[in-house]
This record gives sequence, structure tokens and C-alpha cells, in this order.
Amino acid sequence: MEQKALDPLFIQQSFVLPGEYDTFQSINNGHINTTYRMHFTNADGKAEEYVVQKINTNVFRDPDALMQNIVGVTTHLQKKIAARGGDVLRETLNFLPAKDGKYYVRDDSGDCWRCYRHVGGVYTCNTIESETVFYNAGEAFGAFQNELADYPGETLAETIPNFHNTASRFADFERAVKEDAAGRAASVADEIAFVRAREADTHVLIDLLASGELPVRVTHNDTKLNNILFDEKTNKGICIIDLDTVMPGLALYDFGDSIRFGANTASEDEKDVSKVSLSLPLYEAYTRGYLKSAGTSLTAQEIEYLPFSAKLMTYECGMRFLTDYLNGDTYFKTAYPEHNLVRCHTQFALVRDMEQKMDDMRAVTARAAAEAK
Ligand code: GN1
Ligand code: MG
Repeated sequence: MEQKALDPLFIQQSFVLPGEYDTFQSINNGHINTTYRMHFTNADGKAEEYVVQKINTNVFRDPDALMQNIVGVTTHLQKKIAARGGDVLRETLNFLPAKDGKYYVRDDSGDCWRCYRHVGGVYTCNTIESETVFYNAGEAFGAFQNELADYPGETLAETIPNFHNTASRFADFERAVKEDAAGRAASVADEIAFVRAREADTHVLIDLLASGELPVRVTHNDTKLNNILFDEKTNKGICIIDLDTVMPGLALYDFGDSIRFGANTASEDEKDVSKVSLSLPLYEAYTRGYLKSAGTSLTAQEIEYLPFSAKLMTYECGMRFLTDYLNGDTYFKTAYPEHNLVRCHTQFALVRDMEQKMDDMRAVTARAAAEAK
């Protein structure tokens, strides 16, 4: 897809960005929005940086509701951070209002842009080897959930309806197979069979939600490792980013998605699937960190389903990549024609490995839960 580049002048005219503009660079991290960093120099010679994002309005169709959610959540977090004596400018995102008071601007071609302060002295990771840092990731997402526990969920717009409703994702997948828009269905018969063989799993969590056995919480819903900023000095996960999908959901969605991405021994688009596996030491580290900070607020039922949620979120994501491949790559950004299929393969290889290791994952979870009590 041809991307229109950032126009620095338009951004400067739309937001109040102090200092002298120097340059911008493109940040290639997410599969949905397009991200840049703009560099300025202050009057005193100090560097000042801003992150500017073009919102993908094919995915987020209502940017007003989207930004209302995000600013509501970050304002809530800022109050909590200030109350515990934290650093409001580093421990959550600080969005800048545009000159018209809205938290995004629309350009002449209809594209929507938003801007937040860059957080310095941090790093992000796409894969991880350090159990300590992954423990810190678990702790950070657990703390995020706790700090939003008293946020009024009913005020949050559903930015993407049925986002983690796996049964509804399965229906989308079957529609894509039937329509076969890109003429690829025949070539992915094995992958289609893989998804269908596990259809029963798609109902498990939503049934428990419907029967009231699992509580609705305010969740992040996109808890990829690269959505945490780690402090360069302490290695602690200090700031959770990518707040587009903060919505009422299940704690299990957040836990499962973190494991899917971070406890994989390979990256999400590794072409050699023999490198893909679930690292039990990483699984254990994250679970311990997460349960330490979120544990007391979780129910026994939630803890019981943690290992299953990791498998379900991996399956769901693989199914979404396959669906997009069948649809002709209309949703996720891709760098080459088979990219979504490669991603689907890593996810399915990980599902298979988790199925083998499910008993171990259960044992590790029980141990971590006992430790967190
Ligand atoms: C997308 O935007 P990004 O790259 O953080 C997607 C997630 C998927 C993820 C897979 C809004 O996340 O749901 O799990 O790709 N976000 C949206 O890497 O669909
Ligand atoms: Mg995202």
C-alpha cells in the first residue's frame, strides 16, 4: 500500500510544538497505524521529540471516539501516577491537543494525525531472551490493568467491535474462505483445516463471559512486547503504549496475547518455523510478574484459564493473518506478498507447541499463583 509521508509543516501548523524543527524519521513498528518521530531543538539548545501517527481510519473508523477513549484513559493514568509520586511524563503517554482543541487533525485528503510527547531513555523489543525483562513486562501489564480497575468501562467506545470475540473471528475467517477474494484458498487447504479442527476452542471464553463466570475488565487488548517501553537504566516496563484498543474485555486476552508474542522463541514473521516454540522459562517469568502485580484482583477461574488463553490468542491471531491473506492483504501492513501467510505459519506452529506443553504450562501457572498469594 502506498503510504503518504508526513508533512512536517502541516503538523507544525496544526499542533503547538515549541522549538526549531529539525527533521523526522519513520518508525516501523505497528501493523496498523503509520508512525513517525519529529525532532525539534528548544531555544536553550535541548532536543525535543514528538511521536506523530497517521491513524488508520479503515481500521479505526471513528477517530473522535478513539481519541476520547485514549485521552480518558491517559488522564486517569496520569492522576494515578501523580498520586503515587511517579513521573507523569514518562509513565504514560501525553497526547497534545491540536490548535482547535481536538486530539487529532484531519488533513486535506482526509487523513487523521495525532501527536504525543516522545518518552526518552527507553527501549522496546520485538523478541526477548532475558527472563528478568519479560518478568518486568508481566509486572507492567498487570499494573496497567490494576490502575484501570476503577475506570468506568461503560464510557469507553468499542473502537473495534468483537475485537477478541474468537467465534466472530472464526465467522470472518469462514466468510473469507467462501469468498476467496484473492484466489488463494486452494493453496492453503492445510491451514484452513488447522483452523477448523479447533473451532470448539473459539467458544470457550466467550461462553464463560456470557454466563458471568469471567468478569469484564478494562483491558489493553494488544499486549505485544513492543507495546511496552522499558527504562534503559532499570529495565522496568515503565510505559504502556498503543492504547487504540483499550476497551472492556477479559484479563485473559491481555495475558494470552503477551505470551503469544513475547514467549515465542522466534519473531512473529520468522520464515523458518523450526525456530518457533513456546519458551517455558519465558512463560514462567511473565506469569510470575503478571500475577505478582495483578494476582490479587484475579479470580480463580481467570487463573485457571491463563494457559488456555495463551493458546487461544495465538490461534486467533494466526486465523486473522490467514483471513487477511485470503482477503488479499487488506488489513495488516505487509512487506511482501506471502507476509501474512508466514505470520500465520509461525502462529500455528506456536499453537502446536503449546498444545504439547499445556500440562507444563498449567503446572508453572499453579506454582506462580501460589507464589503470588
Ligand atoms: C496489530 O497495531 P499492532 O501492530 O500493535 C493488531 C493486533 C494484532 C497484531 C499482531 C488494531 O497490532 O490485534 O495482535 O497486529 N491490531 C489491530 O501483531 O488489529
Ligand atoms: Mg496496535
